[in-house]
Amino acid sequence: MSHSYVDDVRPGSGSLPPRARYATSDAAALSLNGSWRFRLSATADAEDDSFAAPGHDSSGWDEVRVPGHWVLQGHGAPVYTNHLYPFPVDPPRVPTENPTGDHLRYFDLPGDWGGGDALLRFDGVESCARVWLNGRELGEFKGSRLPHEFAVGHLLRAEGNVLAVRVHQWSSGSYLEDQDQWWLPGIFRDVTLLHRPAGCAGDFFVHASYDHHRAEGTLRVDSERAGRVTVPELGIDVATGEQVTVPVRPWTAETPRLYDGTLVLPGERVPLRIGFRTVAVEDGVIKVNGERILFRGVNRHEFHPDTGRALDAGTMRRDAELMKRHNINAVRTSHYPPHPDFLDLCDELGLWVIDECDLETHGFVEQDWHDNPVDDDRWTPALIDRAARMVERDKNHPSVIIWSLGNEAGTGRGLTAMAEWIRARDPERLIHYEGDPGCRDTDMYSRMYPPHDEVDRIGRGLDGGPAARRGLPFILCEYGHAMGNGPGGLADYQRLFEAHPRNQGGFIWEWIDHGLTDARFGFAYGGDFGEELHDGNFVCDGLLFPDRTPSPGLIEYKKVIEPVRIEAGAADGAAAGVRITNLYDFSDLSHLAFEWSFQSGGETVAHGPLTVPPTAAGAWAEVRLPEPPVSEKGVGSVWTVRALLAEDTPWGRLGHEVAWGQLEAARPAPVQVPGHDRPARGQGLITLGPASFDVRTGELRTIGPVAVAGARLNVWRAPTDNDNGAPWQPDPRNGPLWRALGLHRVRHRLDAVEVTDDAVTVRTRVAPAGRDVGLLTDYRWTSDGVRLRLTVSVVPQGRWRLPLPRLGIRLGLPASYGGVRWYGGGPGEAYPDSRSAARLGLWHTDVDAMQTPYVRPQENGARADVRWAELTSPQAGLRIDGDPAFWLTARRWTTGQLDAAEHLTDLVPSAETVWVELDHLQHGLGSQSCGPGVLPEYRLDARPAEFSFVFTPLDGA
Ligand code: IPT
Repeated sequence: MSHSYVDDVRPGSGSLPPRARYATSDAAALSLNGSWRFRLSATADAEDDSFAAPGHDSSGWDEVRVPGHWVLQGHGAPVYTNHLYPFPVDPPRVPTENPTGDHLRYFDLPGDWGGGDALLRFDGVESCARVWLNGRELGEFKGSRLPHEFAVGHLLRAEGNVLAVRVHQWSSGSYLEDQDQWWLPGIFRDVTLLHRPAGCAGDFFVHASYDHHRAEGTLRVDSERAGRVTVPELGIDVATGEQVTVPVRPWTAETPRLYDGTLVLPGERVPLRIGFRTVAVEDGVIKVNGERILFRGVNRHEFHPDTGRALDAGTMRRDAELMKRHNINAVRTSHYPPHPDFLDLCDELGLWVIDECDLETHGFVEQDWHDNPVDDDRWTPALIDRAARMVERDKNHPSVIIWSLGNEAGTGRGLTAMAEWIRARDPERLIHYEGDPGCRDTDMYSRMYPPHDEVDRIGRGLDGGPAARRGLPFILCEYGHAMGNGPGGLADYQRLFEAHPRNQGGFIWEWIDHGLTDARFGFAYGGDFGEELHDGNFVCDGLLFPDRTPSPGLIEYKKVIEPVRIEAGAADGAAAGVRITNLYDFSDLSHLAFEWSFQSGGETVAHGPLTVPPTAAGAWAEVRLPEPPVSEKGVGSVWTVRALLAEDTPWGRLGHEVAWGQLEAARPAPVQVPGHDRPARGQGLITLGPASFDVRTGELRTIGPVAVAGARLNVWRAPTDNDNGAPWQPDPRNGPLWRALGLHRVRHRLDAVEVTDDAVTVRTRVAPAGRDVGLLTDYRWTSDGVRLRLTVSVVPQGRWRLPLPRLGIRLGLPASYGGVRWYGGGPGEAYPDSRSAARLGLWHTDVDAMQTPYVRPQENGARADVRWAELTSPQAGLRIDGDPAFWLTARRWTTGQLDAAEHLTDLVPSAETVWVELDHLQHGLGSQSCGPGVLPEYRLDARPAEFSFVFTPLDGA
């Protein structure tokens, strides 16, 4: 059969051996990106290969953009599965239904092209391509996110060249590419024609190490073709293969010092960007240039909501800059080598990289790993081909310090063969693979989603395990599953990374939600394209929303991993002190400018620079704050100290905030409501101070001019993805259990409306049908004539085996009450185990802006530690003081509507009501959508509770 290569385990034929990739040189290059002719067929052999012949009439064909995926350009549809193969598992065979895209590109050579050789390079094609130039077949290849080059000089013509590429969605390679992502066929990375003049570069390997004892770098460039290496700034001009040692500044992710050099060959000059650094495992920890490093990392899939895995240069730069601005210092390129330009950005801006091979066979878990290609010698050449294409392509990037064999591929001889190949070729970097608990092939112990207590045990060396593993450093290649609202518990992990040298940090899963732009749904996820098998919104689990807006999870992570900790220090008489701890691995603090400010009632009344000594990495300094300014009493006051970039950097401007800390100097005075006013019964209503109540039900009707609806206890939240949990997690999955218990449909039994001399007390029992658990809930209302105080007491009855989602009251205000101002934690969302980034201040916004647009709607938008809040309409307002502080949430739909929505487009704002939730307590978030649940300290158990709010109507004046 002409298409037998499709399900042949071999990686391909006809392409050249892999070599170093570089972005530019003085040799000519012609981009073949752009609009290509395109024809889709349903099977691999529906059409013969006559289309590849020059002169074939393609006038009736469609067009697609290259780089791109045809399924995102109106031909077929994307499919999302996590680990399931969307075809029968019968390796290496693939289905007859195998969408196949024939692509044609016509091109002329530029006038100055010159003679001699040329290469045709494909940077990424999913999943299998067969290539012809001017009717001559060049070969075929697999390995979607890896480069393939063909020698084509002898086939080129000055004009009218015809490049034909047949791309099959499914191939034997698909068995090796079972990553948790959309299946997106197409020529999705660049296609380039490279002129290869006589004497041009072949492969070359830049070895640039750093000796931290002597502050010297040693450079040697091994090159297939002999030439010279120059680095003018260092006075280096040596032959290839010759070693030279000179004083240098080292490359680190914090100080990405690159030296420009040139590889000078008889026929080509290749620019080099050299970073001197040495990575090693020493004393059981990963060290770079002699220092232990701590990964503050993310897993990055390549994703754009419109173009899938075809990323433009601006998007890649935006990713790297956003990482740097959020204090991230490391990327695991999950789960394949990225577009090569991204690694240039990592070199330039400073990010440690775990470069991961394009390998995952996770779907074999369904058959107990039987037939797993990584344990079947027939596949080993394909595995080694993948390892070699990654290492050869990326070996000259200083940012790459670790090679990863792949992800979730079980265990087997093929992985060992890859590791052995890599070690022989590049002994100067470390090897990672998570799926190898015995650490037979790896230089570090790596885990995904271990719970905190286990991370603590590992850090203490109490985890036992095989001998080979015990002395190794430990990283979390994935943790903090950022699906929907969450993750919670990051600060608790960070403490464990800082406490134990062996714990060298981790990589959040993951960087960005893979929601695809969609007219029907806003952003689409698995199942939205009618897939036969799919894994729903598990594809939306990033710190960025699909449009690259940072989610609250990223804001939290930035705060948790900040490289400078600012906290209360020793006071000196009346003057407060701050302790400033340098958590960088290399840098002192001289690149930062510190400033203090003092807020009274949320307004900054004084500020100034704060002199902080340079303070070496790992050290701390105590700094005294000035005398506190004279300020208004009773409104609350706070010191804020911020660490800002002192100069522009390539990723952040002067003044960019790197870290901050606060010391609360005085809490606002609690509002007193001396409770003199007497309730009065009138026509159908009870009045008390500014409020009126239904005489029969005791329900609150008005506060001053504000009509209030449905004020009552609320314990329900629209379960988050982390509440819902993943089936494989051992912790109980609260989302489904809450629903089974009926917390979304509790009833409120009225037991009494008591009107006494100074209070209206409404006694109720709140409980779901079918169960004997309940919450005895009393609402006690008092007033001083101006303000209205509510004290809620809750006493659980029966055996509550589950935590409560939340505990508070909710009430409805007229839709015009859309303005929000509060004194408390902000500006963004926070939950009990994800509240590090909430800073105390006076915040203004509106109800619409308080919503966090999780791609699958769920509980969101709470503001933490709110001392008081005002909901305002253009004419009037309602102030709410909490005693104690509360969680504030406001939205234009009910919790039931939020819960029922599957996409953001399902949420329709009410024209009548703003629903306000005033919560005494919230249950934590955890990370159970793929990790551990909520830690005990953030669990909201049903216990007796009492909490108060004071409501004050505000007139519009
Ligand atoms: C882990 C995968 O490595 C990653 O690709 C992604 O699927 C993540 O989980 C969940 O979003 S595998 C998991 C079963 C531990």
